[in-house]
Amino acid sequence: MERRQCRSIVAQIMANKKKYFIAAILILSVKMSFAQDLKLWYNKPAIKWTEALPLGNGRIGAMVFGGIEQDRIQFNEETLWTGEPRDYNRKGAYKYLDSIRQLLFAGRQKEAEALAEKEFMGTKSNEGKKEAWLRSVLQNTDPAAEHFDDTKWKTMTVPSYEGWEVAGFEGLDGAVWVRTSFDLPAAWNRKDIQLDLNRIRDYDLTYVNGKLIGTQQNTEQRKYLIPASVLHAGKNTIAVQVINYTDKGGIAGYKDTARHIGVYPVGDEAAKISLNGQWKYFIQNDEPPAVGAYQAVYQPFGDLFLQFTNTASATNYRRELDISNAVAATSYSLNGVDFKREYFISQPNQVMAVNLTASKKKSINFSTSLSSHHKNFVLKKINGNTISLSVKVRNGVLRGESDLQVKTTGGTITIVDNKIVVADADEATLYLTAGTSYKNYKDVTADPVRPCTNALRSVAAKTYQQIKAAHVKEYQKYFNGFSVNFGKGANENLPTDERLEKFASSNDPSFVALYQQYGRYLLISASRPGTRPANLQGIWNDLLTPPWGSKYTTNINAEMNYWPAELLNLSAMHEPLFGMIDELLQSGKQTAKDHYNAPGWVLHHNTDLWRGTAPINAANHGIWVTGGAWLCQHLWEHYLFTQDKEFLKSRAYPVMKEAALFFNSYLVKDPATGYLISTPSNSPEQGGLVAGPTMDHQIIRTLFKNVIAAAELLNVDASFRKVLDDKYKQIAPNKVGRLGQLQEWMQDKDDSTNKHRHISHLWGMYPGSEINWDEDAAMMNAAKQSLLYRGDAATGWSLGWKINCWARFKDGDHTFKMIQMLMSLVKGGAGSYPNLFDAHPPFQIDGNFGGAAGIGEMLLQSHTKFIDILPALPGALPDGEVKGICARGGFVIDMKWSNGKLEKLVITSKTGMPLLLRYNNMIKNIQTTKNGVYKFDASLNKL
Ligand code: FUC
Repeated sequence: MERRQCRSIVAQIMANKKKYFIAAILILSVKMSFAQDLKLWYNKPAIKWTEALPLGNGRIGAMVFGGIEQDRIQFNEETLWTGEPRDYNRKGAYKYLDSIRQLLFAGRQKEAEALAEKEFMGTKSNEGKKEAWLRSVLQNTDPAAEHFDDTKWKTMTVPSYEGWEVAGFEGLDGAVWVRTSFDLPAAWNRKDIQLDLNRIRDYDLTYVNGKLIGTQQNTEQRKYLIPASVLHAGKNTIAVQVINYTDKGGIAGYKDTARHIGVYPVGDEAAKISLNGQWKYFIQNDEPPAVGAYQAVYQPFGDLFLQFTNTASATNYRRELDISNAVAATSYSLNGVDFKREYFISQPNQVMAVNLTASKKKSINFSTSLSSHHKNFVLKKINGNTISLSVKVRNGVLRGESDLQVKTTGGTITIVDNKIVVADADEATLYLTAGTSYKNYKDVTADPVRPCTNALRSVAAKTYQQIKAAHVKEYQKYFNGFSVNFGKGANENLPTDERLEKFASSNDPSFVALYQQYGRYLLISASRPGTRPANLQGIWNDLLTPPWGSKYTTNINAEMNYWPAELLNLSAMHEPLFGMIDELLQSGKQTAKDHYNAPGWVLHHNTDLWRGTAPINAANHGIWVTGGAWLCQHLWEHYLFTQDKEFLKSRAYPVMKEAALFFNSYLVKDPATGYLISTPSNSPEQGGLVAGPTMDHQIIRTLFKNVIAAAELLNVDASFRKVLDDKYKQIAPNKVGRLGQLQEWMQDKDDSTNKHRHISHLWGMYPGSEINWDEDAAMMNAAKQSLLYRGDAATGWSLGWKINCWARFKDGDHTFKMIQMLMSLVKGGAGSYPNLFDAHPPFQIDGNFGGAAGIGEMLLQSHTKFIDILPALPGALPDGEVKGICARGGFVIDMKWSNGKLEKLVITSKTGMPLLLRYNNMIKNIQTTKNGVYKFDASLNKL
């Protein structure tokens, strides 16, 4: 029953028969027990990007702000990146492999890292001609002069700790002059003055009254002495030439905004005159030479704006995202007319649609335009109702094209200055398309216009309602496979941001269900079959230099994005990851050859659109060899959940086998212990380059085990199976250390005060499964001890990981506590933004997926031979129902529980595998048949 209907029924009952009221409510709440709470909504427009609502069809992504006077819809296309196809590998790196290993065996870690840094890292993209460019911009020093005429210059806010990008200069790199002045207090006369600008990115030449008083090319503090001789009574001028090559730029000042930049007499900081404020600026040159980069960066595409007039007295504002049909809406009333905008991104028609309606005819008046942060963009009129935006990325070869077409019922459409102006229409619909010149990771010769033309053609003969219906149908094909209900929440009627703020201190179980379903929504929106996988930000990015390049980090983040895929019945969404793995197999073979002189394929801790697989960044964390092997776990898990033998044979096994071939060659005998170990490598971001991190061994063991199992199932490669089986037994085992912890390394050197976000040595417990209560309770306890030492507090994705770990420890209440930490409104630290995006901070989508999967792991686990029902149900979720949750072996499960106890269990066997159930220490073993449906009561008696 629709909630709206329920409410009106309640209202009737209240009015007519008050005495039946309580009874009626009880009946209704039972009936409503499956009404899902599937909307994010707000009573104000988004101001910040992390308040806007995400839409996506896997390829095109958008963030809807829902402004009343101006609506901004920032959009992306998943293949618009910097860079170009190139060889990322260092030829001959393998010649140094043995020396690096020997240095590590000899305990000479720093020397090993230095050698690896010099000879073993991948290659960067080409550098531009830095010296020539610098020479030319440094030649002009006119703006340094005291009386230089800057009256025509515009102003910018200085300082800006996160870069001038956040002060309105997104994408600005190059040489920029900034000027300000201060009045010298009479008391400071003849004193040397300290100029404190703190940090500047990347290089500054700082002048006072035309004299150069300091220059630095680093990120250290700028504290320059201004000799008394340079100063005079009255107004003194400061001019800074700021050189910024890439990423954040400008005078950064202090992170603690209470501290100002400024001037003060030497030794008397308390007397500081603040220089915070509006400075004059002039962009001298914004074409700095390219900076060499190991990998490429995901780019924003553009912005769609809708401009309205006379909106001042709008009331009844509401902005929402309905995740049951993937449609966002903005509505308000103005002068007695109700206005509504609907937005969605269609997969079948490959367009974003924005539909504007009003309760009164001829009321739709607005203009709409396109823009972009890319410096290199061009707007064009295509025809009487269509404009286009063409972009070209800097530091790369890709071009993008986007068309915007408007259709109306009634009224007029005109194009003025590349803006589409709609007047007096009854209804209007905007169709936005996007395409790029990316064809595949090796080929950039696609025509970016083609997908735009095709998309517009596909909607040409259709009504908005038809396009919407097709979109909803296609989306719900995935979304409706799973539903969850944890009962009603105290704050259900509050806007989502307020609900989030109150969550940790209130009883709002339906918000947990909404959060989990939102994770599924985000995965469907970012990762449809046939598209590229979700990157660090899914497909949503508004910055030219996003955090960590918005790439794919494979030492946790890229994999975490796919943790909910199988469990929460979105198996099809896993496909883009498999597509990327197929490509990584190719580039990773070259890396295996160039860096290790080994067969098979290898992936280090990051990849990008061009499928780079070589080590990047720095030797102390970039040389980590098990990214590919971890990805192989996803192939095997897909098989376990779906039992799709054809997939195993033709898609999964060949890739898994190649990964195993690499490690068969790579593992070496540890002279100290005799075990086979992984070296050189590291325990992600911990302890530098080492020999034998625990995580690697867990991943490699898992890979070997899965390859052996797959080969047995497929009845192939008997002798290779034997080789792997022999090696499997020799790999260094998990060990319990002196603190009762699971050792992170070969040596017992874990630091119990280390609170680092990475918990890599717990991989074997989750997402791996070799450590579990059934097979090795002692190791499980050690893993738990390790996690207790690391503590609960963490970044967003780390909270996501820990949630799953606590569920695997079967501690529902601790799991729930960590869910509360993830679902808390950001206040500088980790948590969730108002749009429920995960905050590392900054925004990184992995935590949304880790969280959604973790909520699932509380309800169902199937990583051992058992299917565990409600293995970690927290006290906070005593009543609930879930439909469509999946277990390994090809089972789809519906279940209901109340007062913390199972009530009903219905299992569908998709392929007829044997079923071994466990609930509360009760075990049930039954044979199933394909498509058989099995019902059980709370004691696992078959019904
Ligand atoms: C690693 C992590 C960070 C972040 C980044 C993408 O550097 O340590 O927390 O997730 O990857």
